[in-house]
Amino acid sequence: MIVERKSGWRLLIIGMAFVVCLLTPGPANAEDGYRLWLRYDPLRASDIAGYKIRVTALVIQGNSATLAAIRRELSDGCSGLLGTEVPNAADAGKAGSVIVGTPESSSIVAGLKWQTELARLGPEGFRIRSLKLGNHAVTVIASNGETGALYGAFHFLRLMQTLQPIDKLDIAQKPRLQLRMLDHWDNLDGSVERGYAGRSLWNWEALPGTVDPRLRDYARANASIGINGSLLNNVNASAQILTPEYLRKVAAIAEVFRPLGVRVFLSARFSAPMELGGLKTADPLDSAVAAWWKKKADEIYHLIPDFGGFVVKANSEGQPGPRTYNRSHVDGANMMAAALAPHHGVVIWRAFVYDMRPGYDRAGAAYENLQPFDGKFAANVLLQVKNGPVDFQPREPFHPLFGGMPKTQLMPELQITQEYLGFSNHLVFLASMWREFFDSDTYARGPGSTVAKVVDGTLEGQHLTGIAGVANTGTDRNWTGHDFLQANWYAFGRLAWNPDLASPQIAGEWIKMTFTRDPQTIETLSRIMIESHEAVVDYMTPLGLHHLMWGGHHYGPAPWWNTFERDDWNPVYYHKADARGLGFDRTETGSNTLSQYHAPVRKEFADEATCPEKFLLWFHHVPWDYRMRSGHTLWDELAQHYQRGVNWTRATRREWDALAGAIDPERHTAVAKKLALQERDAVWWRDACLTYFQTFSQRPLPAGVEKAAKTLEEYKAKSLVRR
Ligand code: GCV
Repeated sequence: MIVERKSGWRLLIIGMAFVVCLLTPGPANAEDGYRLWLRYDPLRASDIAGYKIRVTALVIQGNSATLAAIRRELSDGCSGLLGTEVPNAADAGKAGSVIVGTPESSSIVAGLKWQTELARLGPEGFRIRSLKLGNHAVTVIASNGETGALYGAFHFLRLMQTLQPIDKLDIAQKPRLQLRMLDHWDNLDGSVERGYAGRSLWNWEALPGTVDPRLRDYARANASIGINGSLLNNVNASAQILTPEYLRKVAAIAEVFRPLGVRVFLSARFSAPMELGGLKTADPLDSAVAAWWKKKADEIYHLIPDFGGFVVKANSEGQPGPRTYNRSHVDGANMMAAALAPHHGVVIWRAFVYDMRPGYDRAGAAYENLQPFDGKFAANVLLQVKNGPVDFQPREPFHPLFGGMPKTQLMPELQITQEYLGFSNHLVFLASMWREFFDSDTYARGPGSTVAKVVDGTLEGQHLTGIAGVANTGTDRNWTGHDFLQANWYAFGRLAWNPDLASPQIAGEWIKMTFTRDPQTIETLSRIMIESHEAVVDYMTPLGLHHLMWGGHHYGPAPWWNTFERDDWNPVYYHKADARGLGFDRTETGSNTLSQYHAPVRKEFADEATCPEKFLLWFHHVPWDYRMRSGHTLWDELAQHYQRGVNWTRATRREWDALAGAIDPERHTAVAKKLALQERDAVWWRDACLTYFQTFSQRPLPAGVEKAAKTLEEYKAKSLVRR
């Protein structure tokens, strides 16, 4: 009997589990992070009430692939969020109709006579309004372009995902920047340079015959945040991507991206005319070379009519370029631009150029190389400049080229993948770092000449604008390796759309869409995210230190490193620790690359007393006993920063553990594991750096800073073997 009773219970439990499974939306592995922020699970009944009467039918006239994508997204999104199917309808004969389209695709939109307003917003902008059609309260999402209508649809869904009211909408938006690109440093063998989330998303072997369905989801995610371009291959480019065989593969990808408004770009190897065309030279002033690029451009546009253009890394880190032939960057860029111009394509020329000279300062190299060419680049060339003057360090001052080339269209390059920020192991919300960058005042045209204004073209009246982010995506199921790092992909897109968005707003949106709508949990997660960048700077490179990582893989600390053949690849070149003090003197008494900034910035940074302490050791070599604004000595303050970073990782782990019931178990466990690695690494950074710098400072650790567990020799040995 007892046995029978037990099995009866068992059956009941299995039966109940089955019912729960049937009622649970989404696939069984719903919490594996695959759905990113596009999770359309039902909202709570209390939240839905106001939405249901406003969303009773979808009216999307027309038949293009983009309109089909809008229909599918809104249908999945609205039905999912409201927990009931929202049908498609042919006309707006019902209260609660959501009408989407352009004046061309939709007779209803055309009838509203919004042409002037829609023309002002452009083909990617959109208008969303609550209004009455006849007697019915409806919502209209309209744009002059179908991509704009798609962006409007995603915006509408985001309003519900983030629990915003939708009954009195009057929204008009357009992107502030024109090119909003993800740059993939993906190699043709499937590996990803500086990728920490699996392999490349593009399966070149299977293409063009088989296109992974995942690519549609990738493009969808991009479209949801307004990203409209994707550079498919590494800027350390192989010429092979330009062969007919590979161009057909690229065309197959472009086909999938097109309905979602994402255009493809390719990195072009400057020497391709030699490697593929058999020419003896790649000299940009050679007519056969120019003719080769022209023919190549024609071939590409024949296959991919909306091809975006070329990204070129030239004469940088061993890549070929015009300087190989004693020609200038302008000669190279403009020659390629001429080939693309008839097709309305662009050349994105990278400013990451830093040929080493004895005694030079790498932080000043790009400016020295490119600034003299201001005003000389063709109208379809953008100069792509990293946010800081060295290389995506945890914190850098803004690059002096921003504000330094008023007659050139500058396009910032941000790094979403965390080459120098703990790979996909460390939780760092990069929106805070990017905010600091956009808000930096260049003083190019007096106070208020922020980087955001340089970049969006308003400061100097640029016509072509853009931004690129080096992607952190890969074949990992959750796309980015760490569930929280999806937030950086999201934040990049949102800031590319509007570089003035505040980081807490972006964090809040993302958390609600991705993790939870519980106000208290949102508050905790948002605070953790906002604090995270400063914390990572604290335990890696506080007070303006930079480039302390070990050379090749860039993971973990090795401030002692001095054996790379190039001085400027060695950490000792950057921190310049000695018995007197620490830091790189970039003032008049040192490299004087501070002179590349406009006078007010220069003046502020040049004086130790006014230089923001977060940049102190970037611009100054400071004595160990220098009094910081807190009253502590430099040495003590440095040590306290390192400790503070470690403390943050510990506190964050405790807070995360306490959220066990508030976050789904799969992602809670996955993130907890990553946070444990982050604490381990923070301790490693603190101990390795302080133990090493102490050999110069010869001072004891201040109270509250923990002693290292190992000797300097042991830390040195560790950096040799770790990945
Ligand atoms: C794609 C740094 C990285 C390289 C990268 C280079 C660049 O040096 O370590 O991996 O190469 O920047 O941006 O070109």
